[in-house]
Amino acid sequence: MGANIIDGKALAETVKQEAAQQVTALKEQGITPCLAVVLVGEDPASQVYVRGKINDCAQCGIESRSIRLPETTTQAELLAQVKLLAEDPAVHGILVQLPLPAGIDEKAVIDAIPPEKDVDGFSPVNVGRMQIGEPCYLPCTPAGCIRMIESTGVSIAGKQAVVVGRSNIVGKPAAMLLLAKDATVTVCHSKTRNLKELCAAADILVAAVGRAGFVTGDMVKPGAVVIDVGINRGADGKLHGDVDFAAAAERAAWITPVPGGVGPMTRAMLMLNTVEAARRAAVR
Ligand code: NAP
Ligand code: LUD
Repeated sequence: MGANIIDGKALAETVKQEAAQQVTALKEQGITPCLAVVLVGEDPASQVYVRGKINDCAQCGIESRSIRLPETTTQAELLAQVKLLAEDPAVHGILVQLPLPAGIDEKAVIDAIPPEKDVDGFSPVNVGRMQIGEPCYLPCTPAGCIRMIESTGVSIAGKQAVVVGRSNIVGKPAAMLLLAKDATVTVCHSKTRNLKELCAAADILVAAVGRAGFVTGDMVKPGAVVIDVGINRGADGKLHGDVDFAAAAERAAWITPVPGGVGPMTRAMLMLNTVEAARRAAVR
């Protein structure tokens, strides 16, 4: 066990303290940041994450609105709810927890969130702004990954970074942010042929696959920084990352645990985005 652990829970507390300080300053100007979180259906994992977000808001002094809609909600009903929040000047950030029940078009819902309230950073306008390096809301999970890498003191510039996974919410934006930090980035996916070799050459390895233990010890370069985004619930009821933690920790210099890694950081970065949304609303 050579690796240092990147303690996502502890780092998230630091980030939330930062957010709380900014909230205090905004409140002195008469502004109370407010996040609306919409959860459709009863997915147990989503319920846990949303509860965590609401608790984080309270901890930071951010007002929150928790909107729970039944599994049977139609797309039109959800869009109407999002529209209400979009038009409400007291609401600075809107988050619709994904995944949505079958039959609801995620894209249509994301498109209904005004870019200035899109604290998830999922709307096309924010994605585009991120791509060209303009000010925007960075997606919380990838932004949390970057913050975790930076917390190690290992510099990103010039490094070989490999991201496994290319989803719009994790893999792709993580690759984009690493590129913006001057890493040389390779993105792997299900059609990648020499995935093991590519991973084994990575100075920075980000795993966002959704398969427990996908990254084995031999895929970790000695001295690498390993960021495990995966959250997989095993038959044992426990959470497992995408990385074989014990084997990877033998070789890595730094590694994130699951739980207590990227998950809490995702929530903390959301607090920063919400505070930013309130600040920007004030100067508009
Ligand atoms: P996703 O949309 O299912 O994407 C998974 C990606 O992994 C896809 O790009 C897929 O490739 C690739 N992949 C799947 N099997 C592969 C294989 N055998 N070899 C190579 N690549 C493979 O998942 P996601 O939303 O990005 O989430 C990934 C994981 O992160 C999940 O466990 C999720 O629960 C977790 N997550 C955690 C957080 C957090 O805050 N900690 C946030 C979001 C997600 P193709 O594109 O070719 O299909
Ligand atoms: N949808 C997210 N869907 C799923 N883990 C999260 C997440 C906290 N619109 C929207 O919140 O950013 C999002 N925006 N996501 N996710 C995943 C993704 C979304 C995942 C894990 C956690 C948020 C988290 O707190 C804890 C940990 O890893 O230590 C464990 C929590 C547990 O299950 O006990």
